[in-house]
Amino acid sequence: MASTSESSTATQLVSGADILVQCLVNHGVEVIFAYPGGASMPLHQALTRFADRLRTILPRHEQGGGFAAQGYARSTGQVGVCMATSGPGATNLVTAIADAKLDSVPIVAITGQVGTPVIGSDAFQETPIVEVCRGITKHHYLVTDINDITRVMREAFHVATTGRPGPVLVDIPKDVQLEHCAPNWDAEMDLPGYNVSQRRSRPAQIKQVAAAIKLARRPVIYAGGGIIGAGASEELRELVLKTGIPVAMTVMGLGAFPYDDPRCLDMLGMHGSVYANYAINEADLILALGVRFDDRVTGKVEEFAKHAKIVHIDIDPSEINKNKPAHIPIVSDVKHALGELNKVVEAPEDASDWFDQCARWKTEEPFKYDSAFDGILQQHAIDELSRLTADRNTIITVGVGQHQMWAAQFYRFRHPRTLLSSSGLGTMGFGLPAAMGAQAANPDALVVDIDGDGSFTMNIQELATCFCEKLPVKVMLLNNQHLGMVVQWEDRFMGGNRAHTYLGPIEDPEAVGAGQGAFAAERYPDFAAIARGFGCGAATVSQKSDLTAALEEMIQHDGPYVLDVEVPYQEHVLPMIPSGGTVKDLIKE
Ligand SMILES: Cc1ncc(C[n+]2csc(CCOP(=O)(O)OP(=O)(O)O)c2C)c(N)n1
Ligand SMILES: [Mg+2]
Repeated sequence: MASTSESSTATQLVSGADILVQCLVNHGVEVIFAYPGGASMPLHQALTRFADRLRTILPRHEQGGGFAAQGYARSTGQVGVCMATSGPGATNLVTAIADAKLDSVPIVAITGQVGTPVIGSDAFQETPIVEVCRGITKHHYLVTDINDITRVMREAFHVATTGRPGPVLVDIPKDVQLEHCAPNWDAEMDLPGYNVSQRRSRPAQIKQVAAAIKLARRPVIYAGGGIIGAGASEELRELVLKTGIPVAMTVMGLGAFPYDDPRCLDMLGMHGSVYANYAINEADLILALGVRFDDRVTGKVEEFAKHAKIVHIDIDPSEINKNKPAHIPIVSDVKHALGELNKVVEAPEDASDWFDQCARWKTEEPFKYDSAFDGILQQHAIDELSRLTADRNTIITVGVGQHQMWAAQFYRFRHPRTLLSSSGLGTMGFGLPAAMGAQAANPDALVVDIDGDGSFTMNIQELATCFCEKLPVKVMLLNNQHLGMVVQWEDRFMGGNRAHTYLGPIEDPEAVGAGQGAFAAERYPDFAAIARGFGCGAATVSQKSDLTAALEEMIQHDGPYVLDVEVPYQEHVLPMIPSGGTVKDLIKE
């Protein structure tokens, strides 16, 4: 008798690791990027028991797993989930967590921790990861009681996705993973003070905005990642349809409004279009929607949109008046606010001259490059990729550097969530793992990482994940053999003195800026050979006349593929407003 009742009790008991994984399944998670180790092995054992419902992808570096979770989240709007062991596994996630915080990406990062009895003793592979991540997470937990797991997981998903999205860290000691309890699957959340559902514009505020629009003579919309995060692209399009107001976007906002609409002013800011920056500079009304007046957008912030009344709509109250005072501040879900505004808004009464002026600027000073260049320019390669992929469901990821800015300038984005860029943190190495995560979430999409050689090298190991997990990501590598963006700043502001920005052997003349011609003489490393070593398809292209066929081969390839594109290193991203400058400092040549 005794043994029967014991075993029936035992069947109701579930391990902490199984509870956590069941919580993931209950929250609809279909993919997790997880790299195992001593302190997370019970979690991985549990993952094998849920393999039919939850796909576990093994990245080759935890940072890759963190960025893959971001690629998943950025491309879908769903929570991305990654997992690592304690100590070095956990610290390898830190950059991806910080990155998600700055770009407001909803991810849940789970880390194994050493057992509770030894926490604080410098145990093997112990880092106080909650302390490390305190300033770079939206919220964080160290779970010391198995009975807390269901509540903590519910809160983690709620906090990551509501209000301004962001990363949540759940650190779970090994003994808590191994313990058993009878879980309360309906545990209630306990988040006093977190009341984001009340963040909605009031009718009086909306009336004020509508009145400001009606009276404006030179209105401009400044749209950011908040529009995409809130799923408010349709509302933005409707607002423009009703008012005719032109739209400038941040890097995070690209895709929120289609490039081919005549009202689209493309990107603003440091490497934004001449016309977007002119328009902002002369505007008398700025509708700042889901943006944070980042310094890469504003330059000298006191001079930014100096003549304009500013309407700032953002879900995060701490963004309002942070960098730039708003005349009409509205803390709201931007989708809600625009939906309400669209019900009452009318076109400005006297702005037709201004709309014509914006259109003229746009035709007079487009993004441009030397189309006669004898070789493949980065801008041309992106332009061509954009043309060849225009009719497909395509997601673009980027590294950080010149190639990233050219992708923002020359790839033609029509839909939200089609450009995934590490924007706020600017993390090199983002492109390939983000593409991997986007591909896992969007198996039918063409996912192309437009990368730089420096950035690509930082997470190149993820080619193995792409191959082994059958994620057919394409890499268009704009290989200038240099840390191009730093080279550009050396050229512009430091007399061209090369300071560790050449990526080949140190005896090469380029290492000290003594190279001849537009291209580095030596090609190093052999990226195509490396890619083949990982099992990927690969080719190198250097002749302009071969580019289209090479891109087509890449796109058609059945599996992951690296196209190493030989590009010059002396090309600069223009236009450029130097850091802390104003539109008066705009460099066009
Ligand atoms: C992790 C990290 N380290 C350093 C930097 C500073 N940084 C910004 S752009 C850049 C050069 C990037 O080179 P590459 O990826 O080859 O792109 P390119 O500018 O040549 O197109 C560097 C070093 C960074 N953004 N991220
Ligand atoms: Mg480079």
